[in-house]
Amino acid sequence: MTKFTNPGLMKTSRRNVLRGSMLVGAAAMTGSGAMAAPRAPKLHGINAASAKIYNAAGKEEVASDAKPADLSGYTRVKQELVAPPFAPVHEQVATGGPKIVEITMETEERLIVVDEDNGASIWALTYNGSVPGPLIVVHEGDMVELTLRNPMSSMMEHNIDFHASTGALGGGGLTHVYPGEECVLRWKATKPGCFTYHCAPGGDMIPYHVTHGMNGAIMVLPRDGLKDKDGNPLRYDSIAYFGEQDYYLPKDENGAYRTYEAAGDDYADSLEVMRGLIPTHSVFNGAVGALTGEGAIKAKVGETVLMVHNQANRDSRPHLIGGHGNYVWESSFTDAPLQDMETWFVRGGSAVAAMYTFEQPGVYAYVNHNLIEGVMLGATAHVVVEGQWDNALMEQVVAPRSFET
Ligand SMILES: [Cu+2]
Repeated sequence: MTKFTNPGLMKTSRRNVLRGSMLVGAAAMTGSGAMAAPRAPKLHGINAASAKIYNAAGKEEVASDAKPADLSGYTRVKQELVAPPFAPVHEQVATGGPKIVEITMETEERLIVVDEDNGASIWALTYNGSVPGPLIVVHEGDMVELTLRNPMSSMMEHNIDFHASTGALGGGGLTHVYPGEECVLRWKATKPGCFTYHCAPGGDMIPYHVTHGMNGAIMVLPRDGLKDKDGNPLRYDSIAYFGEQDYYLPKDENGAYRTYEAAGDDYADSLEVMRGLIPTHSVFNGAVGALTGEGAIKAKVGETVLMVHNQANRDSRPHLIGGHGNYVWESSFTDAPLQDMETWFVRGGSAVAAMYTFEQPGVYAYVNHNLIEGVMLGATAHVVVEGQWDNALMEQVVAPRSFET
């Protein structure tokens, strides 16, 4: 695939402009000079109308005469992001005043084996190398200060749209980074809840990047922590972060999954499958079985786990087989949680949190309870729980045996 470079911000032309060599810069831009002409991203030709939306917001913002933000009263902290299904170190109840939470994410385009059994693979587009991108945790009133880096080795431009943020298309308009570029975006977390973030470069590249893994979640906790409907505090012992990813992998004429040399090479084929709206895979944490076996989530009887589920593109209906959602925040943390749910709902383009305290040992399957997706497309994770069995809750009174008719 043609490498996407920023046509307006080429390093050569920028340097030349800074030196005052405007003509050389202009030549580079038009391709009439000795330097190779930067190529405009193809996406603009594919869907010109929607391709412009993210750029338009950015220009508007830059042209404004807005006052600088008052950052007095904030203290700065760094949050070290970790790979899913884990959560970064954080406080459930905020101590001290509001913070500017500094995080860094680097885009990485990498080949991922989606299903070892049949060789399905994808050149995934990722934040920090994982599908989903890392979970970010802050408190309401905090500022998120993201440094977004796109290394020179990338083929494509990337950006980020935070559903939890306000303005500039969720920051998408202010964060376009081409290979070799970085940017810093600061935004205030004003809405408590779990929210999706995702890449949205423009046009068909938006669903293309999202369905290639470029999405994740941020949890904005109330400053005084989670509460039940009566205002009593609710606390968790651990977080299990599930990113459900729908993939649309092209097949050849024999039905075998196609393989590609580099990120972006599958673009035309992928779009064709995407238009059918039926995913070939729907998986947790990037691949079939990523959270089963060795990758299963571990817990103990009596442990309270907060399950954070992100689906940036498609509706999902998670169910914990053998357990429940004791408290489920389908909308935001402003609303009282739903209680004692069997199956809950994740609207495509959102993230939800469900809290459960394990009462029995054993293997629990956390599935998309569209069971075709859960079983046949891959959306199954396991939680392996240690502890003492409670016969008062369940007992096998008679094991399976034959009987006389
Ligand atoms: Cu991207």
